[in-house]
Amino acid sequence: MARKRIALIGGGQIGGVLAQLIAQKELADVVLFDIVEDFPQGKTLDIAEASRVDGFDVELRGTNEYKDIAGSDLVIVTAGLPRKPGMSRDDLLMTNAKIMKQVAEGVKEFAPNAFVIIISNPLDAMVTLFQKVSGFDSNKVMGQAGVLDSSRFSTFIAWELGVSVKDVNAMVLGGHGDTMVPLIRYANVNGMPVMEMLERKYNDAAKAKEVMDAMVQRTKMAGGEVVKLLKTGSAFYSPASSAIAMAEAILKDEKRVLPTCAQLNGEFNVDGYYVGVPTVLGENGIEKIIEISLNEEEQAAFDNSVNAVKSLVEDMGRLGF
Ligand code: A3D
Repeated sequence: MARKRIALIGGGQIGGVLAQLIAQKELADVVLFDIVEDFPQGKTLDIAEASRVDGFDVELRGTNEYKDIAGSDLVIVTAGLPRKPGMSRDDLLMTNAKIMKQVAEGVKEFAPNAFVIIISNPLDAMVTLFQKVSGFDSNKVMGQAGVLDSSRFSTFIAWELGVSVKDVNAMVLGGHGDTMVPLIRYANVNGMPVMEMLERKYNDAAKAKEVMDAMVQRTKMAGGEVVKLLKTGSAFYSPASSAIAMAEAILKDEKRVLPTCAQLNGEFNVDGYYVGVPTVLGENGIEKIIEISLNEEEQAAFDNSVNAVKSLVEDMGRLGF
């Protein structure tokens, strides 16, 4: 069977880790594209030179030309500026929209059959723009945010309860911004509700709620927490790992249930917008959007997040994109 090929558009911090993870997992051959001359060639050469030590047989190629992404099964886009301390993701709108438009045109021309996972921020708007410019089917164009936001939430829960993170299932829905919606009611440890475990731990419902609220708040601000510490850019290891989980689900037809920034066409009462929701990812990309029931409070938080996405997309329209 021919090896799969993944094109990475953007060879910066996340792009580099993506290339290394793909190689180490022997998931696919890699084409790393960046506009900076020699830079993607240098990164892929560096990673390839670890192939004997890590023991992987994949081709890694750096390029500054879109034609080299031809034949890619999947494209992961990180092109664009990351945040600096004090910036919100939305501050990146104008600059990254210009870049995303070019990227969509390049991918449309040279890899028209690829699945596409966008990581560039502001995420929900960038996925919307890519899909609009490329005209690709919406099951093939998606954004990575929910896998990371959910992993962050799960990590905080595992630390708080002193249990393995492997046993924690917690999901974050909505837009990838401060309005994101960590779902408390559905969070569980091997099926046991996290809230119940917190109440037992503290023997005090009010204290349990306070602890959960703090974890929810930290999850919403987790990207900014890393930006503040790094000072020179934003998180890159965890976003790369998260996109790889999605890429593997698609290329290996795993039917994984992952929160994905997906285009909604009536689901969750949203029409025509990209927002984070539970999906099934497999060989056809987004194979299913899973509609779960939300209580009044969850629905209000979700609607608030959808409204934030809508207003960002409208801003983008006013800027001419
Ligand atoms: P960075 O290390 O700056 O890499 C971005 C790369 O894009 C650089 O190498 C640039 O040269 C390249 N680039 C710029 N313009 C173009 C273009 N027109 N075509 C192709 N490449 C171009 O950033 P990073 O890797 O840390 O982050 C990349 C993006 O991901 C940023 O927009 C971040 O805000 C975003 N991000 C998203 C998440 C999510 O979970 C959604 C998390 C962390 C970062």
